[in-house]
Amino acid sequence: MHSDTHALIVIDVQNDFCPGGALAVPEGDVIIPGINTLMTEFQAVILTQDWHPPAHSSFASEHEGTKPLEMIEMPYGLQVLWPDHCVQGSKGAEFHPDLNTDRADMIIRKGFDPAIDSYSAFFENDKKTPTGLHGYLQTRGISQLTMVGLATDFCVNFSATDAARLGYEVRVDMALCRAIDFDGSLKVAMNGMAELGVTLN
Ligand code: VGL
Ligand code: ZN
Repeated sequence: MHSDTHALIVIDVQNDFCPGGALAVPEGDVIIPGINTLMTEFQAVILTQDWHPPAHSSFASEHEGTKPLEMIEMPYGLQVLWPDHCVQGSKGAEFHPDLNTDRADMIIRKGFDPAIDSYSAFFENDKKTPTGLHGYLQTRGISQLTMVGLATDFCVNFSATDAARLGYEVRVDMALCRAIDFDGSLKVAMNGMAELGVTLN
């Protein structure tokens, strides 16, 4: 059992990121039994849930003449456009039915502002609007984080690097993550995490 200062953060294990979903990550569902087992080793378990309003600005469908995986300039910087996914209240936004959500102390929803995407569990993509997770972890005295989930190169990466910058000791359990990996995004993400001192194993 890990100490009570060490939390497991399970990122976006939702139907839309699993095979058959709107933004399916290859093998996204394969990691679920291992995540359920890992939960039993932690005294603090936090889940994140990508949670977009129907006309979210990260959806290619909101920008005429664009397709998913194209990039656009937003007021807060470059943004990848996605297929409509994880729409609030939809089946796709639900946690995968095999994920053991009973062990979660806290579920943090992100990406609910129509104008800003939020990959990270800590800050929206403007890099400054907090989700509230940092305050929650601080008030519980948590300083070490193990992260697992989807997708390695987007939400896991942004969460891990933000956490490292905030001063947490961060480990990403790569065997319990899966990546979207387009245009070399996985390699870039792994280098970025390693550079900030995130343990990848
Ligand atoms: C994610 C793209 C868009 C993720 C969420 O969970 O990695 N990726 N929304
Ligand atoms: Zn999203």
